[in-house]
Amino acid sequence: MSRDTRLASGDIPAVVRRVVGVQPALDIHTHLWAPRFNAIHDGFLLWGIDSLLDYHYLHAELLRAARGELSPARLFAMSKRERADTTWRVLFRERAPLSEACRGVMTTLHALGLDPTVDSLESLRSWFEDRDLEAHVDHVMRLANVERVTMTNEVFDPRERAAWEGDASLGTDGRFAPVVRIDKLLRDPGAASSELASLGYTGDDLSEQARLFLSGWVEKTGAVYVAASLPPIEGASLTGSAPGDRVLLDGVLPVLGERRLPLALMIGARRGVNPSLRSAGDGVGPSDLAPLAELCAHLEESGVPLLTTFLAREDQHALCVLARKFACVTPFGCWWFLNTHGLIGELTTMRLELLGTTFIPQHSDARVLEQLIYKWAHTRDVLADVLSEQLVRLAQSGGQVTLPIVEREVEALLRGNALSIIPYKVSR
Ligand code: RAT
Ligand code: ZN
Repeated sequence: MSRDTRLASGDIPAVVRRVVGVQPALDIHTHLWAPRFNAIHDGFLLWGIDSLLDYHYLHAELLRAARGELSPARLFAMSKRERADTTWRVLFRERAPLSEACRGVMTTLHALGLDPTVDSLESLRSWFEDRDLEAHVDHVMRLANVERVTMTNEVFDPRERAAWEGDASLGTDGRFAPVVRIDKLLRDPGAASSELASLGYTGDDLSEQARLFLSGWVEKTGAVYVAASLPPIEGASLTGSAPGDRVLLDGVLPVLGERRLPLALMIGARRGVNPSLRSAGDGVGPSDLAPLAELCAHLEESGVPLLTTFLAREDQHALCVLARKFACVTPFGCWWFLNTHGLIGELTTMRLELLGTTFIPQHSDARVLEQLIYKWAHTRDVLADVLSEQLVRLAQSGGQVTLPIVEREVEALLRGNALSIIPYKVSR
């Protein structure tokens, strides 16, 4: 059978599953750092069993399952090791680890060849202790079939700035592309302005301070885009006249426009709904997308692509419609509470039906290295199903579905669309 033979409808699912499995992915948003950051401080790149279990997605689940036994204050007073042991006992041994985040730990350990049903974590700890970090990173990326990941470099964090100031080569590991993250600038402009002034960035206004600060840090890190996470947009303006609104237009866009770098906005996280849960205490809220449409008009004018993802399930349809109006908009990922088997299926189907393959279906948001394995395995599983269903429908409508066509579309989804927008500088 030649490669160009039309696939029969019944053969499409197996072919798509195989192609989705072997196509390397670009992971465009993680909280992983290149291993050389750990020479400065070993809290940058997290890895290993204790980190996998000491994850804020699991903290929330543990505090529910162990209510009565465990308060947030007690949980966070424990050592990391104790938290991991407690999480293992309560969520994995005393009940079936059915949630997405729990099943993720199982998938990860299983893929690493480890037994995910042990009672004590000691054998797993010794296995991880024997790994060489550099080689382990390669191994994990191979298992996840991820070609490269992007970091989240918080330039408003003094620890992160100190690291870059101490070692200018931190951005040269081709596996980990730098991304400058600027939440503080957009969420708390007053505090950002004072901080920038104290760092010596004085200017006529916040926008000028931001331009100086941002262009310096984009150059220093070699950032491939600039990102922020925003609360739900609730009738607020992103392009108005208040100083906090102008900073995006007058401070950030000029820096990106000059360098043809994308802006990434992750929208809809309500921070600190229950602050006692720390990172696990954030919630979600729906947005009004009208202000984003106004911003898009400016982005198109300045030639700045927008990568965007919304946290609220109810915003997903409006986002697809917005992307149909503004070609500069690329929806990406099934973010955080949406990164579950059922919701990945729902969102990806909606996006395929409204946008064809012109979106980036997933990012991992991994905070711990080995999470790459399950986040991508689970995504590939759903993506293969929903893409097959759509291709079978196409074949039934008389469309041509061949192996090269399947390969081309899967490559676009997992790699090509990101490559066409994000200007990776260091080659792999
Ligand atoms: O998914 C997460 O781990 C969240 O805590 C956040 O990191 C979110 O992805 C963000 O980048 O703000
Ligand atoms: Zn994130």
